[in-house]
Amino acid sequence: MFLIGQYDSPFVRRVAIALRLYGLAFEHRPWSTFGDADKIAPYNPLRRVPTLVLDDGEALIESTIILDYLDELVGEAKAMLPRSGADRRKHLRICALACGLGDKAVSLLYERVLRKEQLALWVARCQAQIADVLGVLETERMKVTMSYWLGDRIGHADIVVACVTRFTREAHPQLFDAARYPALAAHAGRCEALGPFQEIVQPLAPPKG
Ligand SMILES: N[C@@H](CCC(=O)N[C@@H](CS)C(=O)NCC(=O)O)C(=O)O
Repeated sequence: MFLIGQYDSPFVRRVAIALRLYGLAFEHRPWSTFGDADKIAPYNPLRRVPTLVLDDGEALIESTIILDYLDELVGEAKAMLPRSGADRRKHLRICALACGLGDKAVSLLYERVLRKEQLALWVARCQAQIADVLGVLETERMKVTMSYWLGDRIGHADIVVACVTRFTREAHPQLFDAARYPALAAHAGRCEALGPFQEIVQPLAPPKG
């Protein structure tokens, strides 16, 4: 199977890190969503990444759906998500908040890079959403006394929170003050020190504008 997308995307990165942690072999096609849109389109008409193309040609889209497939592939015992019940819902909520934060951070970046004149209403909305989600994730992370949300083993929530934190800090440094979000900063630091995070990384090119 091959994974399409560059590792400066927090969504591509969360999938690649999960593949590595699961010990699943994959090839990487670091195609750019804009520069290589024509290459991506046959696999994903949305021209978005991550897209995971399986050996039989089936193309999976959306990081959460791709991870759902990988969890099924490795089986319940290895899956980095509680199987059912309140724990599963709690873990998925953290994932959804982090993914939403990633969406907003990406939107805000596109607004800055793609538009000649940024729309103030949209910028203010994205900034407020980013700040509020960071605040909620900080509070949630402070409640976790163990190394990870699942205790001593890493889960999808840990991975996506770390990937999105890194992206937000790189894309919008003014929106992430580590002193304001110490639990998140410590969490991200702990994850980034792990082998797969160090191997699967692509710093975001310096923002324009
Ligand atoms: N909800 C999607 C978000 C993926 C996403 O936003 N990918 C960005 C790159 S970071 C992308 O493909 N952007 C191009 C576009 O949306 O047209 C997921 O979880 O996979």
